[in-house]
Amino acid sequence: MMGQMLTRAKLGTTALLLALAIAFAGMLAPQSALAQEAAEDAAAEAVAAVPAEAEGGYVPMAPTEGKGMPTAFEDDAIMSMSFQDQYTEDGAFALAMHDYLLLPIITVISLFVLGLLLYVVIRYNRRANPVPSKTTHNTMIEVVWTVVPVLILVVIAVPSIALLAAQYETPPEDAVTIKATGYQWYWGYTYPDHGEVEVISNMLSDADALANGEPAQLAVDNRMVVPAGVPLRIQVTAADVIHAFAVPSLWFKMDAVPGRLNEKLLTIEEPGVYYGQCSELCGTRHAYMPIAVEALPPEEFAVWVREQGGTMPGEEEVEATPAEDAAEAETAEEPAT
Ligand SMILES: [Cu+2]
Repeated sequence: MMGQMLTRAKLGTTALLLALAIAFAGMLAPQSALAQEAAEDAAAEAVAAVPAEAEGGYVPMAPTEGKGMPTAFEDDAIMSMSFQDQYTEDGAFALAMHDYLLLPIITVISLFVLGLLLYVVIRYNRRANPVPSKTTHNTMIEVVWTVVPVLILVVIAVPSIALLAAQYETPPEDAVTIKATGYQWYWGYTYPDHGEVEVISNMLSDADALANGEPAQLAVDNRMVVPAGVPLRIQVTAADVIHAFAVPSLWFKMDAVPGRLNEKLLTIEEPGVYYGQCSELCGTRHAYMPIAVEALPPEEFAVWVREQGGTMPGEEEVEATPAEDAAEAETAEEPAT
C-alpha cells in the first residue's frame, strides 16, 4: 500500500515537472506552425479593398462589411460563435488556437462526460444494479484520470504560454508611438512622433453613422489613424477614471488607468477600419465611447499627418527655422541697396 502511494506521488511529480519543462520550451520557441498557417490565411484574405485615394488629400476610408466589426447573428450564425476575423499575428494565432485546439477539446470532454453520466445513470441505477459493487480503489483508472488531464493541460499550455509571451513583446525602437487617452466619455489620440497632432474622437449619432455606411454606435467623428504594416507603440492612459482601450479584431485590450502609461506593441497587417469600444465600466456614457482605428498605407498616413498640421519624423519644420528666416530677410533687402 505504502509503495503504491509512493509510486503515485512520484508519478505526479514527474508529470508536473514534465508539464513545466514543456511549457517553458513553448515559451522560448518561436510561434508554432499553427500561427504561421493562420498568418498565411490572413495574408491570403488580404484584398486591396482600399478605395483609391483622391488627389492628394485624406478621405476617411469606407469600412468593409464584416471586417473589423461584429457581424449580424442572423447572417452568419456559425461564424458569430467565434471571434471576429483577426488582422494581427497574435490575433490570428489566438483565433486558430481557439478554433482548432480549445473548442475541439472542450467539445470532446463535454461529450465524454455526458456519455459517462448517461452510462452510469442507465447501467448502475438501483433497478438495473440492485447489488452494488464495494470496489473503492482501482490503481489503473486513478493513474489514467490523473495523467490524461495533465497531458491535456500540457498540450494547451504550450501554445497558450507562447501567445502570452508574444503579447508582451516590447515594441522596437523605431515603432510609431500613438497615445490613446480615455476621457469621460470619449477618446483622445496624440502622436508624439508627429508634432502637435491631437485627435478628439466622439461617437457619431446612429443616423450619421448609418448615413456614412458605418455601424451604429461604433462610428466616430475623428478616427485614430495609423499606418498599416508597421509596428505601433500604443500607449494607453486615462485622464479621469479607468477606461480600457479594446479592439477585438486587432486582438488588443489594455486598461487605461489615470497616472499610468500602459504600452503594447500592435502591428496591423492590412489597411482597414477596425472598431472597438471602451471595455471598463467608466460611468453613465461608458457604452457610448467607441473606438475606430483606421489603418492606412504609410504614404497615406503621412498625408493625413500633414493635413493635421503634424510632421513626419526627420522633417521637423525645415521650412521655418529662424536661421532661414534671417537669410530670407537679407536677400530681400539686397536689391534695395
Ligand atoms: Cu470608458
